[in-house]
Parts: sequence; structure tokens; C-alpha cells
Amino acid sequence: MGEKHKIILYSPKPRKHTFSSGMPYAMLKIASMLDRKRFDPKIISATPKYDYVKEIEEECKDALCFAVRALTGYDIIDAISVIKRVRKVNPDIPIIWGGWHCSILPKQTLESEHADIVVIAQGERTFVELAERLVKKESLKGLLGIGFKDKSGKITMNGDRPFENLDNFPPLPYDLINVEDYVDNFDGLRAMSYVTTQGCPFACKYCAEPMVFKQRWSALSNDRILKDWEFFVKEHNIEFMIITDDNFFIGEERIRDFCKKLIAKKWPLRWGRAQARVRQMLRFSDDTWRLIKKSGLYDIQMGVESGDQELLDFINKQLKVDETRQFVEKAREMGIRATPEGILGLPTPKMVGATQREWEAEWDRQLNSMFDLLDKCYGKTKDYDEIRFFAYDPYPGNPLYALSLELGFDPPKTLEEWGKIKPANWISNRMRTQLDMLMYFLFPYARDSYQERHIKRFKWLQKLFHKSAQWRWKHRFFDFPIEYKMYKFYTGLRTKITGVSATDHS
Ligand code: B12
Ligand code: SF4
Repeated sequence: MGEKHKIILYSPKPRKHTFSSGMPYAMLKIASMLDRKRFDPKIISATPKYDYVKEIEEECKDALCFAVRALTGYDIIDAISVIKRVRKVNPDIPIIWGGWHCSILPKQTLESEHADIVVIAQGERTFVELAERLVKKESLKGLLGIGFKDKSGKITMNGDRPFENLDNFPPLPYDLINVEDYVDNFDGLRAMSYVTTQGCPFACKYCAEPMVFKQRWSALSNDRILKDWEFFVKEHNIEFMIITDDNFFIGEERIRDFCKKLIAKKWPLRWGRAQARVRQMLRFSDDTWRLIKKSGLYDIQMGVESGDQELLDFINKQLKVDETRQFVEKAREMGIRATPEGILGLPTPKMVGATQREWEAEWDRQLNSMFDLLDKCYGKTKDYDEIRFFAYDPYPGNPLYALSLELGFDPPKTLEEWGKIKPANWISNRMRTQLDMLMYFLFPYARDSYQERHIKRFKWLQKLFHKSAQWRWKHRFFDFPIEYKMYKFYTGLRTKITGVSATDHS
């Protein structure tokens, strides 16, 4: 066959009503390994800009395979709806799944009629070998890093593939996509997401990382990272790099070298949203902190998780509550913005057999411990910029998920069911409303700087919100969120009248 083998790489829609503007890094990495003289990879992302499903249908008529990336959640629903259309135009095309969900539940994914092959964990080398075998119509037996289903429906799981250093893989083929489609907006700056590492050496009990990458970790060399950034800065006028690593600040030397090299570039560029483990970064020297600041870091997202030491120990966070306070102090001293991120509704062994009433009390306890911590960090000043709380969601494949089953979580049993992520059975409406109120009302309004910075109209109302948010914080009273409902009404009305969204206060 003289023609190139066409490969369709699809990045689905993450939510029913939203498209992702995130760069399809997984697909770029997979495509980077394919010999472009023989293969013709086509990266297609769900987008509101054109009829991409029609394009997929056209392209799949004579393609070698259709491959999709999916996280646990709506990705799966969208992927399946596209796969159904693909199968209509080409019933025999191999359907390959890759990414987090099928890496965690490979067998269950293959049990679905919508999957023929799954690629587990790091996909670069596995996929290129797989593509070769598909071209030669060879058996998939023994190909490390995959599971597959034969014509009779028999599922075979091959062994794990050794984890490779990221620098083993070629540069990313940005020519395969329209980079401009993935330019984001961050505080009015042209922004681009970027991931510098894979895996994580730690093993927090609620996280998917240890399950998928088995505590292995690799980072791109700083020169490679900066080569990509140069492309974004020079060719696409990118002003802000959004770091999407699960744990960016690993290795003080790596970070120091990175910052020094970035400073030397003298680009008009800032970077941030980078995730940090508190203890690890707290151990960095003052000189390293200064370098980080000088290199243009805008902010750090710190995984605080809980204010309860027993809970922190239980989830294996390897963190003392007071280290978070020290971190906030250090970041403040260095002039770096740090956003604490916490998880509420975490399952614990003592909740096995608990009634809903006991769960409500446990929620209040976890929430109070978070506020104890926040008071230590910001009690006097409220000089934070952002605080983010999330509810624990039972994702498959980690020790807390096993405990969630003991706590009565009814697990989705098929690939399709995983498309509709279910909240933990103990998370009540009261808890959800409190969480929404905290995230969208209390934290933004309790901040001292809120009024000076954002208010232009309805000053009296905003002032009222500010006072009530601070009162609620002080008295730890989060029920009956009447002002939050007023706030939602006000922002809804404001959006209707002005067309300015609730979050755009400037
Ligand atoms: C960006 C991102 C998003 C974006 C996704 C858009 C996008 N373009 O990817 C958005 C914001 C939409 C998102 C949403 C969510 N996310 Co998210 N997200 C990430 C993040 C930060 C980066 C993903 C990325 O690009 N990585 C870089 C690429 C290169 O790595 P990779 O995806 O692992 O790809 C490699 C392999 O997995 C494999 N591979 C991946 N895809 C494919 C496809 C094929 C065909 C093949 C062969 C191989 C393959 O090969 C690649 C190269 O080795 C990751 C954390 C992380 N660092 O990975 C979390 C992460 C993937 N997200 C996670 C979670 C929990 C969520 C949410 C559920 C959060 C929430 N509560 O709403 C939602 C789910 C929404 C949904 N889709 O259903 C979890 C995964 C949980 C899971 N079981 O899927 C992660 C790991 C974070 C964490 N540590 O908890 N997320
Ligand atoms: S939560 Fe962060 S530090 Fe913990 S295992 Fe996951 S990625 Fe690593």
C-alpha cells in the first residue's frame, strides 16, 4: 500500500455543555512517535467551531484505526456517541481507548462493545508498536501495555510496559493542530496549558496517579520545555503558561535550573497555576523561592487537603497541618500568591456503618478543621486571593475508593455508567449547597481586598455580601444561605442585563 495509514486521534468533550480549550497533549505525544512518511495522524478535538463529528466520519471511512482519550466522566459518554457514528461508516475499524479511565479499569472498558483495544498508562511507545501490528495485521499477543478483545469477544490483558523517561520521546508535532484553537485567556493574557512531567512519586490515598503510573515519575528536560515555550512565545505571542502537572515542584535542582534558564530568556511571560506538595516546596531554600518569583511565577496551588492531622495521616499526605501555615507565611513573605485546595467529605474507616446524621456531623467536623487552619493562615488579615474546596468523589482505583465501597457507594458497573460520575452517597444536598456557597460566595466575598478591587456598581449590596461572608466565616455558620441565593439572583440578573458574566467583576 503506497498510501499513508490514516490514524484518527480524538479528544472528546469533557462536559455536556462545555468544550475544552485544553491542548490535546496526550494525542500530540502519541502522534509524535509515528513515522510521518508512513502514517497520517489526524488529531481532532471536540469543538463548537465546526462539525467535527462529520469530519471524523469522513476520515474514518478509510482509516487504520480510531483512537480516543478519556478521563472518567463525561468524556466517555461523548466518546461512545462518536464511536457509534464511526462504526456506522466503518464497522470493522479498530477502536482504541487510551488515558486515565481505561488505564484504571482496562477489563471493564474492553467488556464494552465500544472498545477493541485499550492502551494502559504511558502510551507513546505502546501506540506506535500497536499501529505497526495493525498495519501488518499481526496478532496483538505479547504487545506490552495493552489489553484487547478478539473476534470471539475473548479479552486478553498483556503485561505492563516499563515506564520511560520523557526525554526518550520526540518533540511534539504542533503542526498537526491549529495551535490558536487552544489559546486560552488567563486574566486577560494569552495563555497556553503545558505539562512538564508524568507520574508522581507520592501515594496519596485519594489520587489516581499511584494507580496508573505506580509512583514512577519523569520530567522533560528544562531545555526541551523551554524550546516548546519559545515556540509559544515567539510564534503565538503567549503571555502566560498554565502548568497542568499534578505535582510540578519536584526536585529543587530541576526547579532552580528551570527558573534560571527562564529568567535568561527575558521573555515577556508569566507562568503559574502550578500544583505543589506543601512539605516538598517548604523545604526549598529562600534563594530558590526568590528565583521562582523572579522567573515570573504568578501563583501556586497547594494541596492542603484537610486541617485535621489524623485525616491527613490517614490519606497518606505526608504533611503536618502547621506546615501549611508555614507555607502560606513563606509565600506571603516572597510575594507569591498561593491557593490552598482542600477536600471535604473524605471517607474514613470510622464512618463504616455511619448514619447520614453522623455523616453530616463528620462533614461539619472536617469543615471546621479546615476553618481552624484557614484562621491560622488568614484569620487576622483575610489577605488571600483564592481558596478552593472540593467534595471527595469516589474515583476508581485507589485505597479510598475501596473504602467508599465499604461505605455503601454503589459503583458504576459498565463503561457507560462511568460516563455519569456519581457523587459519593454520603454527600448530601446540604453539603453540596454549603460547598457552592463557600466557593462562589463566601471565599470571594470574605476577602479583605474584594471590595477595593472589584466593585463598580451596587456598592451597598456588595458591601452587605462582604459583611455577611466575614460574619459567616467568624461564626462558622454555613446553613441557610439566604444571601448566597440573593447573590445568585443578582449575578444572574446582572448577566442578563449587561451580558457580563458573574465572575467578571472588573
Ligand atoms: C487537563 C486536565 C483536564 C482537562 C481535560 C482536557 C484535556 N485536554 O485533556 C479538563 C479540565 C477538562 C479536566 C477535567 C477533569 N479532570 Co482532569 N486533568 C487534566 C490534567 C491536569 C492534564 C491532562 C493532560 O493533558 N496530561 C498530559 C498527557 C500527556 O498525559 P495523559 O493524559 O496521562 O496521557 C498519557 C497516557 O495517559 C496515555 N494516553 C492518554 N490518552 C490516550 C489516548 C490514546 C489513544 C492512547 C493510545 C494513549 C493515551 O498516553 C499519554 C502519553 O503517555 C490531568 C493530570 C495530569 N497531569 O495528567 C488531570 C486528570 C486527568 N483529571 C482528573 C480528574 C479527576 C478530572 C475531573 C473528574 C475533575 C472534576 N472533578 O471535574 C474532570 C473530568 C471531566 C471529564 N472529562 O469527564 C484526574 C483523572 C481521574 C480519572 N480517573 O480520569 C487527573 C489525573 C488529575 C488527578 N491526579 O486526579 N481535566
Ligand atoms: S495528590 Fe498529588 S502528591 Fe499526592 S499522589 Fe496525587 S499527584 Fe502525587
